[in-house]
Amino acid sequence: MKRIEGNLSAAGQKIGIVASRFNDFIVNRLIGGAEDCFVRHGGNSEDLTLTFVPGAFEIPLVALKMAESGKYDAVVCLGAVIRGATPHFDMVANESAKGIAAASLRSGVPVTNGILTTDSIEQAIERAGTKAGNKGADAMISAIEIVNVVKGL
Ligand code: INI
Repeated sequence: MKRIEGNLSAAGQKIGIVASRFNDFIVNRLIGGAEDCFVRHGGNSEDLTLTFVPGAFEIPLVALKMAESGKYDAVVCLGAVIRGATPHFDMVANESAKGIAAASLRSGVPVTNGILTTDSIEQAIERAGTKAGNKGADAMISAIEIVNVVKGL
């Protein structure tokens, strides 16, 4: 049986990152986790390009544009949608996730989802570099792996 698996080497990869300013206290930790992950897996931080958008709702369009530009092997999306008291929560969370999947399929370029969707700020902090890991690093390692999978197809 032939097996195709992606290794976790980021050497030579160029990655676009789209990050939202909304909840920037959290999102800045996700950006840091993503960059740290990329460098620790052999990538050069100069091969990362970071674009900011207002909120998670705006991430898919910019992710699609970056993916279609031909400049990046993958695009990593970072944001934080926190339920709190906002009636916006379900709409923003659902539309950003659907839009990210659509951006990947439409462009043919891997686009990974590092958008936290949590019920509280505490849960977001836990997933932004404290006791439950860092969702930005998770989205970056997925991007590194899937780029290498796609190269092997
Ligand atoms: N954007 C987020 O990134 N996180 C949120 O938690 C959030 N909430 O809760 O409202 C949020 N809303 C803004 C949205 O992403 C758009 O920027 C806005 O609706 C303008 O299109």
